[in-house]
Amino acid sequence: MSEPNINEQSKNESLEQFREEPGEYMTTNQGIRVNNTDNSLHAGQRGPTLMEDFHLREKMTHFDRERIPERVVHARGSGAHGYFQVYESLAEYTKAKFLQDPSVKTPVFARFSTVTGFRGSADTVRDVRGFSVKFYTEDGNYDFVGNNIPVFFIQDGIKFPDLVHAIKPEPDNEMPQAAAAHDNFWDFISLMPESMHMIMWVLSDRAIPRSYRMMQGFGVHTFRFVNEQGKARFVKFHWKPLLGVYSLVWDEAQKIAGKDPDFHRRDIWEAIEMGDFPEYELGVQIIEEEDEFKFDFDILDSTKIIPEELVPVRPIGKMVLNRNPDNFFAETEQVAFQPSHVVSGIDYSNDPLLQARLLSYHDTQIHRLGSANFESLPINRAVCPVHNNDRDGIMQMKINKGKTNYFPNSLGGGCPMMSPESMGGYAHYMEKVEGHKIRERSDSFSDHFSQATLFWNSLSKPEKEHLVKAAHFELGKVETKEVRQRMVELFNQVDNELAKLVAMGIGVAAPKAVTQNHGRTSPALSMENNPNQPEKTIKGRRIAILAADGFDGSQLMEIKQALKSGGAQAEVVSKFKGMIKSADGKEVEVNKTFLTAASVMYDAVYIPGGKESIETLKKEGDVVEFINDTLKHYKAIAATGEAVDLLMMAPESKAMALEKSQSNGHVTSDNGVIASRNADNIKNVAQEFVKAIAQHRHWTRTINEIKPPV
Ligand code: HDE
Repeated sequence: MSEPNINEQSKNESLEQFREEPGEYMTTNQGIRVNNTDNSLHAGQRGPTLMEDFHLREKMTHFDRERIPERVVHARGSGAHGYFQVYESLAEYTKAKFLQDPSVKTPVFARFSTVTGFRGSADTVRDVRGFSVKFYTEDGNYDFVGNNIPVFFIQDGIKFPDLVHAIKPEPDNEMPQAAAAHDNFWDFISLMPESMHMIMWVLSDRAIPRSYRMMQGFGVHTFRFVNEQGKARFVKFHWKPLLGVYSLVWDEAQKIAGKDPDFHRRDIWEAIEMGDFPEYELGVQIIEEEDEFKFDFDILDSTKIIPEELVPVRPIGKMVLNRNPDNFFAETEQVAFQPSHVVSGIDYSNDPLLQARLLSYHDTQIHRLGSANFESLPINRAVCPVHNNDRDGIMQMKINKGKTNYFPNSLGGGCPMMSPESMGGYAHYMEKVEGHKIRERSDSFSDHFSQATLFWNSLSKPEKEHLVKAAHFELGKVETKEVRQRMVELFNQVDNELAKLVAMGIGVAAPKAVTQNHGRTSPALSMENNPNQPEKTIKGRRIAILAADGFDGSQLMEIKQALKSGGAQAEVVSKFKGMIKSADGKEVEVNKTFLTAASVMYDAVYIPGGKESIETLKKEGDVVEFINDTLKHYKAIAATGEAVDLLMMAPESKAMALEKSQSNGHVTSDNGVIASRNADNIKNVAQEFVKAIAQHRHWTRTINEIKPPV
């Protein structure tokens, strides 16, 4: 048997046979050339349409069936092709072939998603994000189906339909869309203390990522690695984006949902089109079988993490996403991920949440894609040979040759035959299992709060501030007071101060009992304090340059150049599309207008000087709002020359007393505002601006601390 030779292009090549060019002449689906697709065939000029119009019938009936059921969760998503490459052989831990040879690039297809919203909902809602990767390996397809949050709401999969019913729009009026902020969800959560750890993550900034390129991915469950000698170890999977992990702020996320509901989809699509390929490092936490019980939680409980301080994450390889799909429906919509798709060397654990998923995904694909033959859809096909005796069914796409479709057979030469383990046959790990059949939760799953407290303790001050405000928003939309009160009691079991802060904003009593906080932290849980964040750069960031005719050309070009060489993308925003002219007569193209762009679509803003340009911009109300939002959302902003006056017009500048702090004509402070009135050292301004953008957000700017009542 010859070994398949898998390389980065293997999946691309397998898709090629299915690609369709638009073609020169229109035909029916039978290949008959069409001579008129604008008028149906009818009897006489004004008469009824004739049933014999096969073109109308075909066109219409096909159209009537264009939609398939959307995913019951994770309906809205974006996909991309790429490859995965292991850094060095992991033979010591696993026999999975794609984890052996650092010279092999295994093709992958990744899909990122929100969970709750419908297919047409906005990208930037507060929600968990799905992080799925299909690896087309020489051993068959391996699917990683994870989230950007390392824990989950529930411990046993049998609660999943209840959870999803509670969070989705309410059944009587189908409101609200893509939001957890409603009575049903919080009613359910207030009765499910096991969800408190996950709730802390969902209320944190993790639930509003800046970009799919800037969020982590977690396998959530404990899985198993099995090596060639049959030795098994437990493993947890982590993806880390090389651009770092960053979030939006809530006000910004809500505004983006209106200005550009496709914000995340567009961001990753455009990055790939520009050759700015998203990269993620895969890491593993490995736990020896004999250490299974050494933690003060159960490693089979998906509401728990294994803190990185206890078991470090070892980087094992890198994924690069470098090609957008040709067709959204054929690829991103029809791709079918399943946690049960494992390859030799990777196995499951007995996590009861994972065990339920092993059934659900296969079932849902058959329903969603309409047939058990969904595995033959181009995007789902393995790149290694697939042979078995599964036959027929709706939309069978293969023409199976031969006389036998059963096993064992002698008439077909015994084929397709079995592969012993030594030849790659998948053998489930021989774990010894015995016990009574019981419908019970293990006692080892009963601590619901310690890790929620660990998460709270590990956040930076601004992160805590955001979490409390998120709780005020979410629970502020809950009408039933008893539900709000029950939530405060649950928060109290996480941390007393947190419970008091939450209670303040939602009109219920602070808890009477004072709970003890264990005081432990895990810095890796914070996006800000994480010691393992990659170096901060401006790579992949978007910056708006606000200008009109008469702008200072040399200032604009200098800043634009500095941004470009740091890997960021600058866009000129002005009143109208077309060209604008600098004071010395140079033309620059306008990329967006004040109608088609807004501050929330950018990471930072620069305003060059130029008397005429600034006078024009001062008359545009949208410009002041642009600047104000940039300041309000803690983003870097630079203004040079006359633009400093414009900057000072924003109410936020006044609130920050910027005028005072820049009396010497040049302000650079740790609050990310660079205002240089004389602008004679524009290179210096550029440098400081780049540094300020790389900081992502400047939380020191205006923290409205919420203090608990004394
Ligand atoms: Fe899913 N989940 N899930 N889930 N899930 C689906 O499968 C389910 C869970 C996750 O991009 C569905 O193809 C159950 C955890 C992602 O196509 C469905 C349980 C995690 C995606 C389903 C869970 C996930 C899904 C809906 C509890 C993180 C999108 C459509 C036992 C580790 C995959 C589909 C894509 C999708 C069931 C819990 C991640 C219904 C029963 C935990 C990323 O099968």
